Amino acid sequence: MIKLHHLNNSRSQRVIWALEELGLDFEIESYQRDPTTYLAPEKLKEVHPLGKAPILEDGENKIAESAVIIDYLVNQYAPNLKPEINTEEYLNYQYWMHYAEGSLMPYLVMKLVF
Ligand SMILES: N[C@@H](CCC(=O)N[C@@H](CS)C(=O)NCC(=O)O)C(=O)O
Repeated sequence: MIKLHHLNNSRSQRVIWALEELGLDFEIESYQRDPTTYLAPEKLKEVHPLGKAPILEDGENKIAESAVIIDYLVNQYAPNLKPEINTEEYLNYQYWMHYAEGSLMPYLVMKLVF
């Protein structure tokens, strides 16, 4: 079973979006930001030394960095969605992958209650 370590009001929302779109079964382990510092709780460092969300666990694999997680999910569960490298489609794929992580992200982050 895939497990997503999710922090409230964070870019791990994007990973939930991807997991839902791919129709994968997953569970969420939810963490809350410190209301004063807005930092992740220390216990997230026990999952991965980066101590930031999202972190995805899938079997033996423990993956940090949201773009790496999305790429992993596509490679593992929907390789047909990934265009051939060095094609115009691949450039578009990369563009939308990083647009969602970068320019679009401030608009995606929303208050969630998990
Ligand atoms: N480049 C990383 C950034 C990870 C990151 O900074 N996550 C933020 C949430 S959007 C976080 O965990 N902040 C809490 C903290 O820094 O303590 C990614 O895309 O996953």
